[in-house]
Amino acid sequence: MRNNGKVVSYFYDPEIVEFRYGRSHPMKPIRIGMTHSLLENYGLTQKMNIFRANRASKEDLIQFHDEGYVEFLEQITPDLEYCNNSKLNQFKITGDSPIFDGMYDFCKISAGGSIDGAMHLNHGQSDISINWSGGLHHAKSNQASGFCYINDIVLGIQELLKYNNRVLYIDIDIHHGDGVEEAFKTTDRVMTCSFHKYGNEFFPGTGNLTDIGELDGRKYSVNFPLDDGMNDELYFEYFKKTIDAVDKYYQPNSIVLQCGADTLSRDWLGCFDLTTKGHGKCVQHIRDKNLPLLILGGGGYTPKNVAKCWAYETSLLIDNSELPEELPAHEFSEYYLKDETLYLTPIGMENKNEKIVLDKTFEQIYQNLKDIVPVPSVGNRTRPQDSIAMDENDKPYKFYKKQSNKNFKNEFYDLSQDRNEKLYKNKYDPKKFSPFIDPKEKKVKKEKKAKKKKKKKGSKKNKKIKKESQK
Ligand code: V1D
Ligand code: CA
Repeated sequence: MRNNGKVVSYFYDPEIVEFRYGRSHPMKPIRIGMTHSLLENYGLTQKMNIFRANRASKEDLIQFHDEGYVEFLEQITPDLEYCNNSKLNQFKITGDSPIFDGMYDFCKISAGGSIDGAMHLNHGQSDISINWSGGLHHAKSNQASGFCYINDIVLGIQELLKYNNRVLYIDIDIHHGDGVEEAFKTTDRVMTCSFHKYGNEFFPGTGNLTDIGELDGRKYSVNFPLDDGMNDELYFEYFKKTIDAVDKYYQPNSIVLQCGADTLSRDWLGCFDLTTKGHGKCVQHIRDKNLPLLILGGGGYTPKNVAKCWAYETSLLIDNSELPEELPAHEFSEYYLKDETLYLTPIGMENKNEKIVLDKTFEQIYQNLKDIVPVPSVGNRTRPQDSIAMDENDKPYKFYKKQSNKNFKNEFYDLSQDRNEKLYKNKYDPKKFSPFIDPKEKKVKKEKKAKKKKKKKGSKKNKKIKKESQK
């Protein structure tokens, strides 16, 4: 589907809404389902190619993560918690990042969407790929951190690097994108650029202006630390200046944008005062760079505002169009107030960011950018294999089967309702839902077919020989 010259691939797995970190945990996967429902009811799903992504395989995950860590994620369940204390501490699966039912499936869905999204860009199947279930920027190669277990962003960037010399990663979550920065801090093939609240021990505590990368990656990490109360006007001014300078000096071939919505006003964990329009303006600015673009989710802890923001941004990404203010009637309507509209207003909190400080920060970033080698070259190399086999039969697939939300009613208001009765009854069936066939299955099928053909050919040949000898 082409809208204003852009083809958009959107990755969504309806099972994502079934996962619960815990009843009092701020991360609510249901916000992805709420976003999806707004997209459907605003008519936006008609304007994109929709995919249920392949779940990432263990093989995919260990392209970045340690095998021992992935194996532990694969086998740990809440009932095994008490006999695995030392491993849980080693892998930091505690507190912020607890074990929950289906955690490994959740990770595979999130990572699969980002890898498939990157592959669509690599193969020219889309101009923009969207995975609102991704953007889990804190996960390290061998540790969970800040609600993130598997770093789908690093996996997506690694996939992009198979076809792109220089990938630009931009992070507008209120938290520092530490896991992605750390993964690529020694290479010039990825430039990471994070805007975030910094100071007063705000999580994760990294991302100072002076953190610029190391070795070959020195000056290829950009950090823009900010203070409380950031508003639309100032945020966009410095976002634009910084991104335009990065674009000018780095000249990326493709961009990954983490759209954490915890920078919005009234976020449970955030302290900025951005509106959906202000947040969206940054997304629009990146869209206008006209480069292959992977759009990912991230933080965002007031679910209805996250859904509004990401639905609005999906519309901007599709064809730059504004959506009607009035929310359409949809399955989550009751979570919104009666007269609530799509666009947020700022609360007008005190903006602690002084222009003089922001100017100094920008000046320092600009000086560093001016120093970088303009276009890092890549020597001759063999292109690594794609993660998941694709062929020309891989077509967009409309999987729609309306999901009932009755099990998630009042998810974030009713704290007495825990999530342990997970709906695993509707087991995932890739053949039923995915436009992609499992690559291993594909290979086995191909081999079987080839064997059969060979056998047939062999027996035909034998028959011919037999006949000829009988003559
Ligand atoms: F408020 C909570 C209630 C329950 C469980 C956790 C929290 C919570 C709030 N803020 N946890 C945090 C942050 N953790 C700390 C820890 C205290 N320790 C000493 C550290 O301040 C973690 C915030 C994670 C933010 C995640 C993210 O928004 O960046 C994100 N992006 O993509 C996915 C997640
Ligand atoms: Ca950030």
